[in-house]
Amino acid sequence: MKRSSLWTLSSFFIIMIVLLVACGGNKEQNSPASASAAADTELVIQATNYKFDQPEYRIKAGEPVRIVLDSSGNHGLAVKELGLSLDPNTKEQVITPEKPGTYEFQCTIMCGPGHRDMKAVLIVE
Ligand SMILES: [Cu+2]
Repeated sequence: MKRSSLWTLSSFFIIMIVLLVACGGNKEQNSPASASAAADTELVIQATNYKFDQPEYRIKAGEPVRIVLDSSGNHGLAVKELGLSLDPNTKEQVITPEKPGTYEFQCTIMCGPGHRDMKAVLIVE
């Protein structure tokens, strides 16, 4: 008798864990950093050896924007405060910047002799 109720309890916990894991997966899909999230605007940042195509880029606070890294060569960029991280494997990401400000970024991949000069600014208005 006792043994069987223990089994029932164990099964219950296993089902709960499975449900929790499934819900966690859904949550991740809806996160604003997801590449599949919807955004009306798009910002393309071109990277070549050894510069970004513009010294500064402007986006709007509170609006989802798809950031696309168009890189010829092995370059990346990241803005930690905005949860933005792009490289040749992750070429686009939708972010919704909440806080206006000026965010400096630089190439995140050791790409060659001009790597240190690969800097630009992302301005959230
Ligand atoms: Cu670099």
